Amino acid sequence: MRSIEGNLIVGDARFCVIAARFNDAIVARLLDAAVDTLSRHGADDSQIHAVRVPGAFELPLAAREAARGHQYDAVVALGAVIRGATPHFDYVCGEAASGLNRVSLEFGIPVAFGLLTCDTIEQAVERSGTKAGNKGIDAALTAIEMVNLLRQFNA
Ligand code: INI
Repeated sequence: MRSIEGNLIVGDARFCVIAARFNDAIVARLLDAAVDTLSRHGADDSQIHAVRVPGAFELPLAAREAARGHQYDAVVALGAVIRGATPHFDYVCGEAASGLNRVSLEFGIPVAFGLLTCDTIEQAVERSGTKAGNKGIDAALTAIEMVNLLRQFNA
């Protein structure tokens, strides 16, 4: 049996990390963790480009631009959407998730989903470097693994 899986070695891969400015107290923690994870797995500064967008709703368009240029092997999309009193949350989360997935499938490039979708600020804090880990780490690891998995398919 041949097993096809991706390792967690960055090698020569290039990453575009796109982070929303909205809820920056949370997203900055995701961004730091994602960049630190890519670095600790072998990426140097030239292999990581950081892009900021206003909010999670804008993540897909920036991801599309990053994917379209073929200069990156993966996109890491980061943000935090926190539920309010109106249905706004559902629109932002839904469009961000489906838009990012569309970019990934359309361009055949991994787009790691590092978007927190939380009912409360406490939940977001827990997932950005406290008791529930840091979703930025998970997204960066996913991007590395998927880059290497796709390369295995093509090997
Ligand atoms: N954007 C976020 O990233 N997180 C949020 O919690 C959020 N809320 O709650 O409104 C949010 N809204 C802004 C949105 O992403 C767009 O930037 C805005 O609608 C302009 O297109």
